[in-house]
Amino acid sequence: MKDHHSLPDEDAALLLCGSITRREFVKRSLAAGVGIAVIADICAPYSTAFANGPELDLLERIKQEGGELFVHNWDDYIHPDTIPTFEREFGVKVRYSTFPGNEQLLAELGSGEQTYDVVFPSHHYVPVMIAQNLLAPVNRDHIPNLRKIIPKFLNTGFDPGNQYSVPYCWGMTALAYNTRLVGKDPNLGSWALMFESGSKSYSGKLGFTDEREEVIAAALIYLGYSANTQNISEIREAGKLLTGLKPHVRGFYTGDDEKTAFINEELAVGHSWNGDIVTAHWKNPTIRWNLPKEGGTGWFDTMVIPRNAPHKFTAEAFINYMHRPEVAADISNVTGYATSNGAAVDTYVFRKIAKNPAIYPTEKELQRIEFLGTVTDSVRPVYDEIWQRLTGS
Ligand code: N2P
Repeated sequence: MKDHHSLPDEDAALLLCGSITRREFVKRSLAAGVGIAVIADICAPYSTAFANGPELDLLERIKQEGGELFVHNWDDYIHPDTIPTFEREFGVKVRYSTFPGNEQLLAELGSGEQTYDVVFPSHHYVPVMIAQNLLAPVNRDHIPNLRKIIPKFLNTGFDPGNQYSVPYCWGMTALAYNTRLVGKDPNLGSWALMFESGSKSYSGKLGFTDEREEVIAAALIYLGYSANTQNISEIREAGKLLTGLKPHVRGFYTGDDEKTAFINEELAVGHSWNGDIVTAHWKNPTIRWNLPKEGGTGWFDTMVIPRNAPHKFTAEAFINYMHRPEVAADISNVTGYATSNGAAVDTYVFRKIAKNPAIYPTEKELQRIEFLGTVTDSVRPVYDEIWQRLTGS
């Protein structure tokens, strides 16, 4: 079994996400006193780490189902070996594609134009998809690794009893900035960096995600309101703040475009997902993540099976595989997002990653994070109106 604890953690993560070459990794590891046997282990295809492969009747059922799987995930949200290893072990050809955000995913599933077997909506979109009859129930007997998941992510109000969804990674949405461009701005550590300094000092260099409720939540939190307030005048006030800032905003970025804009130093301040900024920092150390004193939002993404999925059994085998602790840990190690798999965090996630509060926030920081709720019917028209004003969509 790999002893990830003795590895030069951050370098290993850089290697795995392709930021440094194997040669550079070996050089750095030897300099750090890591033995050649350990280096060979991490450089080897990690399928060798699994002593117990899938059972024969499972493989047979997968074959009968067609030996194919359509997986549709967010950008930069998986380890490069995860899919090839699954394909090899389970004899499946995976057709892998990505989507840029929750709204787009919802629209795609609703249109029924494409068929997918496993997709990854955030927790607060699961009730919407269930209500629109877009999801197939999951057979939990086919997913024994459910028991490895941290209990607080299971059986939530978003999907009682996990009838439709299995938690994946989780994270926070808050502030990112470029240290070179913001210097010693007095508003560092607060959303005021965006909402006060933004228009004065960083006009044209402000970025937001393209997630409607996340953007409105950032303004609500800065104003001292709950991210999930049902008070229409509070939501309107947040909308006004955002509309006032809009002329200074460079973009509302979908997928990993904001991360790229940060790496290229096109942005000074951003409303961003933590993992994207952690991995941007690995590529350009001037990029920093911050959970402001006012707080930020939290979410956990899930794996669900669309109602019209052609390979439901294979989808369940895949979801179970994704929760092998080794697989879940490798995903966390390269994406900069926290896994919901407790066994992975305890055993295989690199210590430097597990102890990085930008990925796994401390208990104290967690108190400043408010998990997003599903937008209710009573406030949706106001959300839509604000979003229309901000993005024209
Ligand atoms: C990784 C995906 C971010 C997930 N780029 C946001 N829910």
